[in-house]
Amino acid sequence: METATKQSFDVAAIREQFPVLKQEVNGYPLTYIDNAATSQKPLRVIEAVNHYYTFYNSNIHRGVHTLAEKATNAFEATRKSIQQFINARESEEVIFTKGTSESINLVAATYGRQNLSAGDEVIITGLEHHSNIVPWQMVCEEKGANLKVIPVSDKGEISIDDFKNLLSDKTRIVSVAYASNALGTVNPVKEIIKLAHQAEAVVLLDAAQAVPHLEVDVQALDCDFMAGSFHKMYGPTGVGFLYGKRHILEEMPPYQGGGEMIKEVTFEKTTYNDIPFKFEAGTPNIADIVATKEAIGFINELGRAAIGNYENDLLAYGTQKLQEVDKLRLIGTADHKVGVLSFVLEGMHPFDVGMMLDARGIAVRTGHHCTMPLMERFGLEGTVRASLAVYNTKEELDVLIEALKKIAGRIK
Ligand code: C6P
Repeated sequence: METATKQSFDVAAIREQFPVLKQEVNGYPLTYIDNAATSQKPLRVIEAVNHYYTFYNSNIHRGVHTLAEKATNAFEATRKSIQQFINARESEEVIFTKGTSESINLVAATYGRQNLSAGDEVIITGLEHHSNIVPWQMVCEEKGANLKVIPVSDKGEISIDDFKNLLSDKTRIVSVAYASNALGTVNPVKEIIKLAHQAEAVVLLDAAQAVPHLEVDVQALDCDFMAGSFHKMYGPTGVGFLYGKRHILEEMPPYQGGGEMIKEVTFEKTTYNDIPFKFEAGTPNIADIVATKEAIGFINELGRAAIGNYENDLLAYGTQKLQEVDKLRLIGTADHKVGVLSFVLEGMHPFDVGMMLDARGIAVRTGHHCTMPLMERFGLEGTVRASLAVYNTKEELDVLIEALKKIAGRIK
């Protein structure tokens, strides 16, 4: 029986807010379960973009005219809402970026370059998205530092003991996924942060797959950096955030040079602006950052605890029902997961499964999910991944499972 919390919102009413869900694809009602790639957007987000361009499009932090002030206020209001959403101490600790990838690249290129020397070590996990591997490889190569990787178990988990074995006085940076995009595993980040701090290393959390689903509190976690993408949390594409502790951000050199990030420029010398502007060179994606406030409002109104409960319930249902499908092997069976169901059908390429599901109006992601080393760990080229959001239903999972049963039935 479902608890009151699990039913504390009306999914049909939620779905009503997402125009894209109302269509048919290939003659079937759309079953959109590719939310780890990007979530759909509620009407209030779409309308906020429209409203911005229709009524007050202006550049920010520059003009004295009325529209410029309105745009600046709306932009900064989103910063405030992100600060509250992740419970940062101050809104200046929130930097707007293009998304998780840019946020991690920013830290690698600034903090990493400034603090890594030959022989130093950066620790990541074997679960990481390429965005949390490649920037560290680049800076390690440049500085002669070494990248260490916490191994992944058959269940798709990492162990604290393995982490302790890698941690040493050479460790400068620990950069780990809060939740894995390919398997859904939620990592024991609180413990990782505590241990890393004892070794005097800083910790970056790639929270791309955590912020849409979990209650995230940067002060309680005590992470030094956190990266996220708004398009995975019902907001627009191409915008995201980097959280950093004030004292660390202040010590870091700027990322890119240009307008907005300066206090004063002469041909001899430039003095840099205060945080967060020091890291926000050039005109940002104002419209989409303004509209992100509506995405945060959408999540807050539902409540993250209620969203988490609902999605956990869906995950448990899907995990159990997938077992009914012949030849299906679930990849990633961690004890603590967000709503990701990654699997393979023995004898069929994930891409072919994805194409057949699409013919039935079902949108999933297939392939390596930008986690090639993780796929290699499991000896796979890729998986089929169904990833859940708050508007998904058990009926949609039934549609997936019925379609998979038919596909599996065709495998010789
Ligand atoms: N994962 C997926 O289908 P960007 O592209 O910068 O918004 O996010 C990159 C990124 C970083 N870390 C994790 C854990 C992620 O899941 C992603 C994006 C998508 O799984 C697209 S590859």
